[in-house]
Amino acid sequence: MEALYEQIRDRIVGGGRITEAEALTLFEAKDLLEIGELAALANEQKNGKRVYFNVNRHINYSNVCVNQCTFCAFCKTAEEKGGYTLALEEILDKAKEASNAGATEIHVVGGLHPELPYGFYLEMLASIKKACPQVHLKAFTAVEIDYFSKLSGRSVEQVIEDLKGAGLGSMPGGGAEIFAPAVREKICPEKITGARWLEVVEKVHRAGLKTNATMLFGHLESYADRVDHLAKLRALQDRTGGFQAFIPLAFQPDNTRVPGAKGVGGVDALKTLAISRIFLDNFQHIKAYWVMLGLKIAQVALAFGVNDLDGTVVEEKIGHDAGAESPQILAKEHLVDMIRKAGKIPVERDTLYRELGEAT
Ligand code: V47
Repeated sequence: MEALYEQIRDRIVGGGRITEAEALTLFEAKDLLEIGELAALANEQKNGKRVYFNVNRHINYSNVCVNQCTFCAFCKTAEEKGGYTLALEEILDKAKEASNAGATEIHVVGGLHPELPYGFYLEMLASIKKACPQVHLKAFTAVEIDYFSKLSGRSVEQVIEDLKGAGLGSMPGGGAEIFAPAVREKICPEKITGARWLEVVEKVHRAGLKTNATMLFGHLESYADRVDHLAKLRALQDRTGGFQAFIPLAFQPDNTRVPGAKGVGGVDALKTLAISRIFLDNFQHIKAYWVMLGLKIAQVALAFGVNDLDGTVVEEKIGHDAGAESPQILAKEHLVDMIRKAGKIPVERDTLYRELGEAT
């Protein structure tokens, strides 16, 4: 293994990339600290000691969804107790409250609602943009774009243009889950395939919008499935350059229907973040989503190749419905303190990674 670590170190310093086989060997290795050191080196070369965070707010307009993914504790059928759909006024109140509190981004996602018309989504974006013109709208995923296309009879390209016209600024990275078809069949059989997710995201990039990418890990997938997922993202990024950040999402098992899944330990979480940093040489940012990782692992991740902490969030439902023990909101000061105590420089950013200033 020592020889492999040396080779990977040389590759990182020389600007080369590691192979899928090498990434798999790293997943199977037990040397967490060696892997972490390599990831820290890769990150330091790209981002120095700067760690980004943003002031944002999540708005989940509805949890009613025609897909019933077994990993998801958030989704409800139309008939089920606990289903909700926010009125436009409620959505706008949340957006205005966030904007007044200094949010630069509103992150809007929801279930695939069986009844809301296509016009609702355009009106929602346009109304938020009108009420909060300075705020960046990061909304929907490839899964919703595909659904809107079917709902409206318009092409994916037309839907993207409609959403851009209504104020869409970029897209989050959700819905990717794990691309491997055999696992996808078990955890989200009704969802679009991994290939379709990649195809839609490519169209979004070609239309000039940036997106993120995620990977849901710690359920039924193998290490080889994780490497396959990373390799497909790296290949798409080579073609478009449209991804900003990669966000591994640690699976939360409570209230879900994934048989035998136990959730993710600290070692696996850190190793996955670190290998992602090493493998995805064409991604500038690796983001720790503290909601799913917990605050302590998210902070330690800053020594394992991570250079971005999301965010103030404010009202998180998807992870918390599945048993996440993290808080639902973090004050900006708390994020700054976490970053500083990890020996890094906290830098507030906007959604497109323009620096808004080093935190004081
Ligand atoms: O696609 C659902 C995941 C995603 C569970 O791009 C779960 O900036 C863990 O994509 N345990 C939505 N994860 C969240 C998401 C996201 C979050 C923060 C930032 C960004 C970004 C994107 O949440 C879903 C799914 O992969 N998810 N259920 C669960 N039980």
